[in-house]
Amino acid sequence: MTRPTTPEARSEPGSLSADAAVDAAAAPAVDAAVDAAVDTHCPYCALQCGMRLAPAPATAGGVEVVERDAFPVNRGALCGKGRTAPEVLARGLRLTQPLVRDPGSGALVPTDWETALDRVAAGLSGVRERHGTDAVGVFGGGGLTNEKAYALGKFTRLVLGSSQIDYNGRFCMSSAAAAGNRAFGVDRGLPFPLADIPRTGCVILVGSNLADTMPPALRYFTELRENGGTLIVIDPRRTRTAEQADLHLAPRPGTDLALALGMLHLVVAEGRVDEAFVAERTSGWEEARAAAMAHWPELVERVTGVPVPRLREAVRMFCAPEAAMVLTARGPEQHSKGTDTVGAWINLCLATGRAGRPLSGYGCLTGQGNGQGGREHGQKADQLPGYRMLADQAAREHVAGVWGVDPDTLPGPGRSAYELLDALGRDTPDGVRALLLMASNPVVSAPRAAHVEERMRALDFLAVCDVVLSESARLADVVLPVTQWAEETGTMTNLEGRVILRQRALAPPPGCRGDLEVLNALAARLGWEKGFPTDPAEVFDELRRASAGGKADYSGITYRRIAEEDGVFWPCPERAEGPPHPGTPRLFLDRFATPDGRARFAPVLHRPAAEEPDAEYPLLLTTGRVLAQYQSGAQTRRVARQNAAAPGPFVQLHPRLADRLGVTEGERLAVVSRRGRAVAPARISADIRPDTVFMPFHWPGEGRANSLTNPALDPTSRMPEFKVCAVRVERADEA
Ligand SMILES: Nc1nc2c(c(=O)[nH]1)N[C@H]1C(S)=C(S)[C@@H](COP(=O)(O)OP(=O)(O)OC[C@H]3O[C@@H](n4cnc5c(=O)[nH]c(N)nc54)[C@H](O)[C@@H]3O)O[C@H]1N2
Ligand SMILES: Nc1nc2c(c(=O)[nH]1)N[C@H]1C(S)=C(S)[C@@H](COP(=O)(O)OP(=O)(O)OC[C@H]3O[C@@H](n4cnc5c(=O)[nH]c(N)nc54)[C@H](O)[C@@H]3O)O[C@H]1N2
Ligand code: SF4
Ligand SMILES: [Mo]
Repeated sequence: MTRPTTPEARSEPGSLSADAAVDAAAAPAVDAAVDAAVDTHCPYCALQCGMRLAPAPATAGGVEVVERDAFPVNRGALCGKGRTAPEVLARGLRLTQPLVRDPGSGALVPTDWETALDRVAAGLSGVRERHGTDAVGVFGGGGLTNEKAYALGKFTRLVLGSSQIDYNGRFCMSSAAAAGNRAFGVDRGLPFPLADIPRTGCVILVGSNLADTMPPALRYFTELRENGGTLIVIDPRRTRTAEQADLHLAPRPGTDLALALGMLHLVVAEGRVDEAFVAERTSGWEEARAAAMAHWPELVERVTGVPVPRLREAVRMFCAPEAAMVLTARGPEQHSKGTDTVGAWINLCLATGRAGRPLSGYGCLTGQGNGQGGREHGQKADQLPGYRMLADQAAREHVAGVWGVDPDTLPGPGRSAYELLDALGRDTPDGVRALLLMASNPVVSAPRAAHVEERMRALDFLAVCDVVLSESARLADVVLPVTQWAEETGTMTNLEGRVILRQRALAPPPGCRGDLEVLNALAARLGWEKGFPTDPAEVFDELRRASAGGKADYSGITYRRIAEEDGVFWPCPERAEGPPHPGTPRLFLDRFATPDGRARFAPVLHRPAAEEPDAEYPLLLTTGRVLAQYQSGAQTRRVARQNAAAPGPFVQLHPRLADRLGVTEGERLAVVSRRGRAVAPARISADIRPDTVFMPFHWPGEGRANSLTNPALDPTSRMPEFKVCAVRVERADEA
């Protein structure tokens, strides 16, 4: 097969008959809507807002969103993305026929499922025969249900026999996960329900813009303040979230580690350490204390730009009440020192006794719909289901027992997401020559994206399962059109560790198949007739057994219980007799999940970002999100209302910087880093530090923020440095 590798032949919309295929399938609305309203959940972020879908045959999506007041997480509230989600169900927007690359024209053309699946099976097994099992890779996503994530990991290790699997969650909360595991012995986003937030005394929100990224959750923080509690927001930008705060600290991007250490220094200096808690429930304090003492407030001010009096004020606010929390999101985590940075925030909680007690603790706001469950059941490079580790012999034996295979046949841990993408198409013994991509769009969302795109083009074979023709799907040899959230049943685990059930509300278009059906059909073609059921309930049952006894134990959770109880919090082991285990909304109240039950301090020191500004690249770039668009935009850019609200990329910069550059509002700017260049209009705003520019990452093409970002990796979590790199900014038309 000829595989054109030029951008023109492979990715230009005009050159693809795929678009025609999509259009041809555009026609009458969904055929088989169910006739009653169904309780389900939003397809997007980790809040997993409850919603009710009612049949609406006159709409393009076939269903409409109605409120579901009773679900406790969002209490009826939804953001615009959730409300408009049914539009992505409409034909015309989405794929409804498999596509294969035509050897003659190089275009993607419609085909039937049997041909497409045969091609994928042949593509994957051909590479395996030529180059070995580890030459075949799999890249998954945190938007996949637990059942799918589980099946994908099993498929990779058993059917492909490959160690080369990882997923986009590595780009998301992996630093917080690593730090949580190190300190507490387990990693669950929040160790308490969101409902605890209004009842604590103070919350420090580090690098979360949840007013835009989880709008219904803002209510918990408003209630906190109404109840007399205080909110501190730490963000280099004055965001809509920061506007709600009693205190907003705006450090230089990449300096949260110094900031947290400076606060701990003051805690010690001011005699605010909870010595009894430290003695009874922690280990490693002396080293952590010594490390913090090296971070004088004046030094911290120089590094972070946060004045010492503000630092003192933050310490006072955090220490004054009985209980307090620190919550981090991507701001401090997406750095080459993200794990240590989160470790420093956890140290602050431990030293002040604000962990392992009611209404206190450290938590991470996970991001994707199943960002939490997606990292528990085996699509991460080093993991087996139930948050077991692939390198642990007992874990291998347990899971191999459930799968009915010899543990020695299971491969070892593979590479992390960026390292896997960087190895694609490499003509070396450890190169990955074929890839199955399920539920991610790295062409837009990966760091150093132009390079990643080039690596994807260099593959011998690329298969993509997606609901739309994403920028990454456009590079594929075979595109498999899959069914979506409202068309299938499955569980997701939200940021609280609450396992929820998404229920099927309508039938998919006839041309689409579920991801589980795809894995089943591929497994059968590759010699595994059994072991890959297509019924999600059957997969969940197996997942329960595989997770039993693991850290993330789901064995006591059933679809029925989830529906009856508004979700069930893991761990929830199955009990042989007596009343069922109630689930675990709150972790660590008696002991931490470490072998000795004590939380471990991390002896961390501040270090600079992988790339600091210099004469050639004098500014800092940070990246993130806007309210109306979701992630790589593959879904929300197709929804008219979301697009109208956020039609394209921009460069946010301070008026002083704009003056210095001679730039006016809306003028096209070129942002240049050592990796590449991106062009977008200027958005001048006093809500950002003058030494920093911000770009959202939702768009491909010339405004792609990830053309600029630095793939420098955290040594523990392997998280890339999305949140800081050195750039210069110039007027695009001059450049
Ligand atoms: N609208 C919308 N909502 C989403 C998503 C989306 O794409 N769009 N995605 C979902 C997903 S997967 C995720 S992970 C979450 C992410 O949710 P958030 O973490 O809230 O989102 P971001 O915008 O990436 O980053 C948050 C803030 O970090 C700040 N920041 C940048 N650099 C630094 C730094 O060095 N230190 C500190 N303290 N702050 C810094 C940015 O200015 C930004 O305001 O959102 C989820 N919800
Ligand atoms: N510069 C910069 N880059 C970033 C970040 C940042 O802050 N700054 N944040 C990072 C973070 S936190 C994240 S989470 C990543 C996310 O980035 P991506 O991994 O690209 O996430 P999505 O855009 O959600 O891609 C999901 C794809 O899967 C498809 N899809 C949805 N549901 C299903 C399904 O059930 N099955 C299948 N097969 N496909 C499905 C969607 O249509 C879409 O094409 O981006 C990262 N990239
Ligand atoms: S906040 Fe998240 S889960 Fe809730 S409606 Fe918006 S995107 Fe969906
Ligand atoms: Mo994320």
